[in-house]
Amino acid sequence: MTVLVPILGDQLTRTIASLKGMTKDDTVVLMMEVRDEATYVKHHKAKIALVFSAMRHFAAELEEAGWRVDYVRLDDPGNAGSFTGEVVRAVERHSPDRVRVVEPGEWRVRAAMDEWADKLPCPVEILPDDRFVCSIAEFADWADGRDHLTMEYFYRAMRRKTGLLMNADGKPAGGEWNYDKANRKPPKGEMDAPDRPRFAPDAITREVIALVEDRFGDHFGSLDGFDWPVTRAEAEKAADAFFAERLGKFGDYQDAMVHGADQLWHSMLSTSINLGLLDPLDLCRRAEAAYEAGDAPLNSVEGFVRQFIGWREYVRGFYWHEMPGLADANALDAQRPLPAFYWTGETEMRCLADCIRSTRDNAHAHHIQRLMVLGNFALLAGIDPRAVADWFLVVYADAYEWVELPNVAAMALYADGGRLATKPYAASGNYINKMSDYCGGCAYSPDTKTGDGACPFNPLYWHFMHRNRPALEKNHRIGRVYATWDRMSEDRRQDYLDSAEVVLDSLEPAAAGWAREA
Ligand code: FAD
Ligand code: DLZ
Ligand code: SF4
Repeated sequence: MTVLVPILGDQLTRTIASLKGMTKDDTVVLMMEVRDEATYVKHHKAKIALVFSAMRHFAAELEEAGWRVDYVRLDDPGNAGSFTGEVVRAVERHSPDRVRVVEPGEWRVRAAMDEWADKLPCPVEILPDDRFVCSIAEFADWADGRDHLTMEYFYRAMRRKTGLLMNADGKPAGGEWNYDKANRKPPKGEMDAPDRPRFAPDAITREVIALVEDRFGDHFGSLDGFDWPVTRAEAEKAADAFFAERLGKFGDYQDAMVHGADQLWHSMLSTSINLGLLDPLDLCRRAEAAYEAGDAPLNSVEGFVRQFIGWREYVRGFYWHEMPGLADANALDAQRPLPAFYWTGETEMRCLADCIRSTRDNAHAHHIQRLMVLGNFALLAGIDPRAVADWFLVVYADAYEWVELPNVAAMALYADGGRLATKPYAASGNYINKMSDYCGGCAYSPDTKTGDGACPFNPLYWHFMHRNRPALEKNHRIGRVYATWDRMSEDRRQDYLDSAEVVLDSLEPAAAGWAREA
């Protein structure tokens, strides 16, 4: 009896469901570096290096633990270049009695996997990914029949299910479910967060970096200074440092932005979590223990737990519930091409330039940079959601479509018409000025509303509200915005619209070929 167990690049978990109950004698683990996965969008070079290096380290650990691993390298002769092609070849090599695999994270891979049974001479067993608290089926049960899939109610259900931060009487710790309002301290003074541990590339990573430079040298981003954790041991060190040094202020400064400070009090753990090197529920329990021991305040711990059993679980369920339509959703009919500066970083808008620099150098930007700078600009300027989603999928080392697409299309761009967010996350320069130190050194002023020197977010905000009035006006959460607009003089309104048109006309579209092979 032989069972072939393919393990995908973001399934690097020793307790992955496909290995549970298997014996080492009967199992062949298959791991495959394939061109299709590196090029279906032209991922940031650091993301490809991260995935390949983590895969190679994980395979070595499995072998050390006695598992038989058939590892296909990108440059191996005969590499078919796709998951399906490589599984077909592996079945020819090993003649297994069955193939046993965990469901993938992405829709397009699931569609391919669903065809394996027809293409292979043996049965294929596709198992649920039990690394999530909420299964795809459970989310569908929760969501079906609801008009709005409000994250807060899902989150409360997950708090009850896991017991995280719950008192014995069934009430939330501290009396409130959500301390979001205590997660918005502006960055004033004391912004000297201790740097995270950095992991110098070992021989395996160096070999992978050379491979990526050679094969994917035209992809976006830099590999200089690559220092992401690539093993579980390294990821745990990174987590230990976060809990010891940064969890305490994580809550206060969750929404703060500081020029040149790419980490602040964020955990920087998403790359490791999404690869499967760290268990998010375990991280939540560690945060809870820190609160119970009096080592971290509730606004930090609840904020941290909310990101996982709230947002992360929620967007994953939302993705599977709303696909495949979500990939083409465009409720606001946004058609403008992506501006070139998203790739080049060449813009005088200091906030955008800094977020794009961090993205290019680290394959990372923190949440509020992604949402309120990069996403907000695309929303206000009416950029085509497909182009924006491609960009986000390319540029971040933690990007997989199941987590990227709901965040981009639904949260940042309102392309789902408000299934996820109760109102668009649209903001003028005021918000960015309040939550960052960007504006001080900018060529534009957040206090100038229109004309020369005006922060482009200001007129674009009103242009967005004005042109989308038919879609947004009925939303009671933004009624006041239209009341303010209507109180302005006709000339003032026209000034805003004219200034916005000047900004929009100045946006040079990106050349083709950055995100997908031309
Ligand atoms: P922290 O701030 O330390 O947060 C802790 C953890 O919470 C993260 O590691 C992550 O696992 C989880 N988390 C936080 N917010 C979210 C969220 N909105 N959705 C899902 N998980 C969340 N996250 C990705 O993992 N991959 C993506 O491709 C991705 N794309 C995004 C695109 C946009 C437009 C936005 C607004 C957010 C996106 N996020 C994505 C969520 C979030 O920005 C990143 O998870 C976070 O910046 C990762 O850095 P960190 O580990 O330091 O996070
Ligand atoms: C992101 C990625 C890349 C770049 N390369 C590979 C690969 O060669 N082999 C592999 O198994 N996985 C890779 N991945 C991760 C996959 O894209 C991911 O497993 C699927 O998208 C499902 O989420
Ligand atoms: Fe960004 Fe406007 Fe501030 Fe410049 S003034 S940094 S463009 S928000």
